[in-house]
Amino acid sequence: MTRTLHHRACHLCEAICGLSIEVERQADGSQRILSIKGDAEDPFSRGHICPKAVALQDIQDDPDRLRQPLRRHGDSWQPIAWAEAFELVAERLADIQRRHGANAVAVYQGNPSVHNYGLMTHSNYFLGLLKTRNRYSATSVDQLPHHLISHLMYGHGLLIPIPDIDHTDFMLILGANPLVSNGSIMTVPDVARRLKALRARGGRLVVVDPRRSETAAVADRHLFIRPGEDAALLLGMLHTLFAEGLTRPTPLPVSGLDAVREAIAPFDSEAMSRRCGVSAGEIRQLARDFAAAERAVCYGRMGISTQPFGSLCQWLVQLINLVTGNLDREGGALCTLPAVDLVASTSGGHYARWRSRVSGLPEFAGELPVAALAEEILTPGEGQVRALVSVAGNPVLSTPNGRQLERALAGLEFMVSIDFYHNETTRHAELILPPTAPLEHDHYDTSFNLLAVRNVTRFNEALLDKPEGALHDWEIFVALARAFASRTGAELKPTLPPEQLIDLGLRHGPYGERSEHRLSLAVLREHPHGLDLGPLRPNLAGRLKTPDGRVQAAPEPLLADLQRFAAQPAPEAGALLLIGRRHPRSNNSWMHNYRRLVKGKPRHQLLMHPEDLARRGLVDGQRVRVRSRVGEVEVDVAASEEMMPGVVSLPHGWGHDRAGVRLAIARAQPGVSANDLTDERRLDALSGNAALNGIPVEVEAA
Ligand SMILES: Nc1nc2c(c(=O)[nH]1)N[C@H]1C(S)=C(S)[C@@H](COP(=O)(O)OP(=O)(O)OC[C@H]3O[C@@H](n4cnc5c(=O)[nH]c(N)nc54)[C@H](O)[C@@H]3O)O[C@H]1N2
Ligand SMILES: Nc1nc2c(c(=O)[nH]1)N[C@H]1C(S)=C(S)[C@@H](COP(=O)(O)OP(=O)(O)OC[C@H]3O[C@@H](n4cnc5c(=O)[nH]c(N)nc54)[C@H](O)[C@@H]3O)O[C@H]1N2
Ligand code: SF4
Ligand SMILES: [Mo]
Repeated sequence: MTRTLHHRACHLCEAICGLSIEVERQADGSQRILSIKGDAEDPFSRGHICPKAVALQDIQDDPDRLRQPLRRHGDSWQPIAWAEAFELVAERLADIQRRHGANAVAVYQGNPSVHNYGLMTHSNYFLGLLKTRNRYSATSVDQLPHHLISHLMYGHGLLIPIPDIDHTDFMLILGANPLVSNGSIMTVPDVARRLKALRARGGRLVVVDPRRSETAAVADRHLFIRPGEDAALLLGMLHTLFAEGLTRPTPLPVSGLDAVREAIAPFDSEAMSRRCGVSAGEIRQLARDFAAAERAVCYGRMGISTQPFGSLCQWLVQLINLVTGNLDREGGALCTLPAVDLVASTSGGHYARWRSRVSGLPEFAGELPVAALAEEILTPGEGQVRALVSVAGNPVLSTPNGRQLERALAGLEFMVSIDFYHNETTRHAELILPPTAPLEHDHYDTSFNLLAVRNVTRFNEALLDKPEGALHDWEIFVALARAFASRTGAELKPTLPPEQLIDLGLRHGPYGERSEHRLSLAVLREHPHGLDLGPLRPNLAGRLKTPDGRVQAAPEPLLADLQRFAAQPAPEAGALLLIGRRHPRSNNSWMHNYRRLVKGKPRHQLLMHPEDLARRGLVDGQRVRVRSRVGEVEVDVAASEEMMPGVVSLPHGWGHDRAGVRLAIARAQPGVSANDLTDERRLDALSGNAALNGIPVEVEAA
């Protein structure tokens, strides 16, 4: 028996915390995890850990996790050999494309696609061969507006300024709850400590959220806002900054500022107050406080991205930072300079080069909004989707009107899922191809080093043996590509394993062979706790990828969207609006099968303000029926003073008791899917991102 201590990052969420994991090897060669702790020597996360990391052991041991490919015959599932499975996928997809055209095969890539580097480097090796325009991903139920705005303003969808949380004096957060989410589009392990430090140095934190969230609860100031109306608050602030002469010059090259000033002239704080419910005085004061701070940053996430004006909101966030001189400035918003630099090595993306067949929604960077997936399957005609490849995703629980998508999936000619769970989505597949578990493969974070609040880098070795006969995600994609290419005659370029691609990226990156750091894979391997490459520094001017090399302050599509915003009727008084929430022991829809994470106080309830309960004659703890345009659910209601009156909250990712789901523990948990209520027609029209927040609902006794 030998015991070894390993260091690697957790890649379950965006915080990429360093872990120290003790593993014991038995005489028979098998391995057992003895403990999982925070890695105090990780220069970035400094020992921080959350309960999900400990559950890595539960993922490893979960009897419901699939370890070999399965094929469905009616309702029964049988093991199938890998080679046979690959041939079957290639045959069915090639046949469907031959009969119905390339677009008849759709692809959906879920959130872990950016948390597992083998999927980053190799999924397109196969999926690209399909040459389909029906590409979808979790991006369009999440951060699509960030990419679109960065593309339009800075010339690259990944050139996203990150809040310099460690050096700011004033942080304005809208629609994000980093104390629970551990940060998003702001990789920030140990955010609680960093927010404490902000306050300790005399800085201020203001949170705008229709719920007094965990983050709002520790802020200096919390403002309730009517869901979906953040653009009004931001416009009112921007208007005040201009009207009161509170803007500051920026050394950045900028085009279009005059057009911005002119375009926002009608949106004064009084008018905007009527839309968002925040008083005009508050809006003006917020603008003044923001401008008065030496260094300030405005940051908004899920709550303001997944609403009908998500892109407008993200544009206004950029503008507030820009006109106050806080864009590309220490203590403001800064772009990273990661060791593997995807901004330098990839093209900036494209927008609206084609549109979805049924609703005419725009593509972005080759993907269509996932809200359109079900209708593309259900609507007959030329170009109808007949087959789906789903990768690391659970769209039945995570995309709007999940029940409709469920019906659509049941009618497909063929579906294959690359996933290690038999869940609400994958159960509709004919084949499930399960990759290795997180600790069985190595990992390098190309996504979240790019979004981190410091420049950091680390290579994460696999710490458990790859089981005999198992395949990594990237190996599954290489095998699928080979099977498909040999059947269709498609050309297949040679490829390298992910670690070799990362080695090349490191060597040619900003800290590579031509720099003093001389980073390579070999160097990172000598530093298992990771390396700190320093704080973020102003670099945007040199990284802009716009055609004229200037920041585009007034992109045409946004100016046009302002008109859409102005024409939108004021929100109806009295309607209940549904928003979402997350819990520290959850991870979207897929980590509910571990006792350690689901135990404890129930957290599935609909939260509602006591006044709203009383008005409906309801009481705390009662069973209620919640109804939206698309569906209804029955759930327990809990009285909560955290909620803004008129707003109710339900977490997403639950509702595992659907027929056929093979998740023994998750199935037994109470809770429903919020996306049985969200509406696939409520979108940010500009990007096509789903408006998952602010859904009008009715609530009555069940
Ligand atoms: N109403 C509402 N809906 C939401 C949200 C919300 O706030 N409110 N949030 C949205 C957001 S931000 C997101 S990102 C999406 C997430 O939406 P999805 O990505 O569709 O769903 P997940 O729950 O992340 O499911 C991940 C799937 O990947 C599998 N998996 C995990 N690791 C791996 C791996 O390494 N390889 C492979 N091949 N499979 C793996 C899991 O078994 C699971 O089936 O949900 C969105 N939906
Ligand atoms: N524990 C845990 N951590 C996670 C995840 C998880 O499922 N569980 N998921 C991960 C993923 S994929 C992502 S993308 C990130 C998301 O990270 P965050 O965006 O930080 O997390 P959310 O909890 O979605 O926070 C959204 C906040 O917006 C508020 N909100 C809703 N509607 C509105 C609105 O109209 N206006 C305003 N101003 N606020 C509104 C909600 O009340 C909520 O507090 O979290 C990641 N981390
Ligand atoms: S916050 Fe938790 S889930 Fe996220 S990386 Fe850190 S330990 Fe993993
Ligand atoms: Mo997400």
